[in-house]
Amino acid sequence: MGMSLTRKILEKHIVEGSWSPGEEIGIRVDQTLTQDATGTMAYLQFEAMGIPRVKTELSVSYVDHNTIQIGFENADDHRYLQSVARKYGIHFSRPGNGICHQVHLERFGKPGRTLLGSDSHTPTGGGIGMIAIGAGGLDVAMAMGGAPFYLACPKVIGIHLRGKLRDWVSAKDVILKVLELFSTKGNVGCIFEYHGPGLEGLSVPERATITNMGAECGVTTSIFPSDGATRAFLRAQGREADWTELLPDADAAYDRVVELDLSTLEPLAATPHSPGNIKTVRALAGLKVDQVCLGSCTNSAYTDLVRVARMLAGKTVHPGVSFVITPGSKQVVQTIARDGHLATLIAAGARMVEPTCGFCIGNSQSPNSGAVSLRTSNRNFEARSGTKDAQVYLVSPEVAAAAVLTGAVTDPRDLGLRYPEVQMPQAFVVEDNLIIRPEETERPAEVAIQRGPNIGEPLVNPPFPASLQGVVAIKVGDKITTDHIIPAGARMKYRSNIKKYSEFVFENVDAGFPKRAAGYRDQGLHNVIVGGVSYGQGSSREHASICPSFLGVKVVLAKSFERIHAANLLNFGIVPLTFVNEADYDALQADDRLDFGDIRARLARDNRFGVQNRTRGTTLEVSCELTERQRQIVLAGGALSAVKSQAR
Ligand code: MIC
Ligand code: SF4
Repeated sequence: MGMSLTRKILEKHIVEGSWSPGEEIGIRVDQTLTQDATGTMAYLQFEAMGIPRVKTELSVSYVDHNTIQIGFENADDHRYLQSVARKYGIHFSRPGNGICHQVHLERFGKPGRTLLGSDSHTPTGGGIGMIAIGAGGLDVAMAMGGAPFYLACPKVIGIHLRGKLRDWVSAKDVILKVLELFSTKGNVGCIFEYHGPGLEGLSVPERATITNMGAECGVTTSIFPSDGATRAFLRAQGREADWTELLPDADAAYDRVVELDLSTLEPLAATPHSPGNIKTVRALAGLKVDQVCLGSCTNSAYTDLVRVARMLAGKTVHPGVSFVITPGSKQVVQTIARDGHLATLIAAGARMVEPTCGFCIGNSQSPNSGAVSLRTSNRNFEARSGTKDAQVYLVSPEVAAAAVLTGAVTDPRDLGLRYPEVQMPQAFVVEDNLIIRPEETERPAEVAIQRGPNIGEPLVNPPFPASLQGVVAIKVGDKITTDHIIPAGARMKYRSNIKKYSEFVFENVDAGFPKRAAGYRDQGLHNVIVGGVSYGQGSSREHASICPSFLGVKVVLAKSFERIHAANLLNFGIVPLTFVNEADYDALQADDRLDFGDIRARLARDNRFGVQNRTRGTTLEVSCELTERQRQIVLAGGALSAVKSQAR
């Protein structure tokens, strides 16, 4: 049998281990990206490693998340990031240039390269045939320092596309269908590889919509081949020289193949509060809509905005609807302006905001109380919009525009409009004047790093304790996201200040948690978080691990974990344990005292061991599947502690 494209690219990058699904491999990272909300901490950690210049082929630092600038914190972070980029040889994409994933696809991504990004939607790069993976900031910092990135050698799931999308059905509906088929859990360690004759009709922006939101399934990444459509996109970017053809073998072996006939799809929506709760738009038709948001790092491309402009031309936004647009990049804004579509959107009443994460991360444009908000972004977790009781639905740009016109959920096929055919332009506006490239002649030692008062220190833990007396500081349910663990939105400006940010751990779940946990910690107890299935979904933010670690959490005991979060727990000295018998989850209660015995020795020795519940007089069995490398990291107190003790 031949090879999948995933395997071909990964095999070229493996520097430790070998191709054997499930086993740990270390890969060479060609490119990295960071964004400001995860980047400040990643660079504080990079600084702590004492490496003079980044060792990757290309590293880019984007500013796109924290751009609201109420107070000094965001702007201080931007200054810090700019000075770090200059010192260490990193490209700096200034605020206003656009959202990291869209800009990276446009200006830097290259087929066949590996990309590691401190953001869970880094897989967007799979739209042009990259192996693009999201990770915690510390893993990205280590990769910038030349270390391999470690992951479980993936199972490759082939998604075989045939047929052609019908009018009014778009790439968003493809990925919503994939979410319906695979759900948001149980896909850890897999990569989706799209192939088959249906590829032909899909342009790079459409492919990138699909790979971007594959993150919601919890896969390691998603990838499309690099073919004629990839070439056309790179040509329109003035980057045809970066194109190479990369295809899977005709008889490629996949661990599983799923067939998807594009011609059978219809407009879909993810309903509150999970990207996996899929319904047809027709089933929701008539629901009154208060807000429509177009854009974010998905569905914010030229073609998305132009199709909506065509639908709204000469009309006005429905009086019951607030309609906001966050284009993906400055390039998108300039190209829609060049072609006259920006004027159409403004005339119709769209509220244009700068190309940033904005509404998607809930630090602006929060909807009214109890609102129904239709968004083309990728996550609709409870409270993420900044309004706790808002009902957020994820839809295609076409469905979003239909609601802008009617004020209610409407299947665009029922509008009676002619379908607006939109082609990707032959040439985008290319003007990279907001990207500051590192100077080869720079003298790094002479570049001073600028720090404001909000910029603290990275967390470096002492070694993991020899024995552990735990207390269940909180018990949560299934599918707890990192947004539940540490909210973004208005709180995100404290990303560089661990002590302050820790005050908001579990804010929307149990606001008493930080005080309680700190209290137990100060009594010498070790905090334990008990979770259900798929703990740590969503964002890559390592603060969902750093802040609990700061509050004295040493163990998360859950039914299962998501990939990025599990790695982040280890990186900050928290042991992820799973229940051997899931029924033990039910028996555990908040405040139960748990005796883990000589846990250091046990972790070094066993994959499974018993834990005494001193409150209930019972024993429960837990499992810990760690590689030797992971065990050493967690026992050192985390990855930075391990690096520092190695250096000593
Ligand atoms: C998100 O979409 O949740 C974010 C905000 O982009 C995060 C990163 C972060 O929390 O800074 C992500 O996706 O990793
Ligand atoms: Fe930004 Fe939203 Fe994309 Fe995250 S998902 S990178 S917050 S636009």
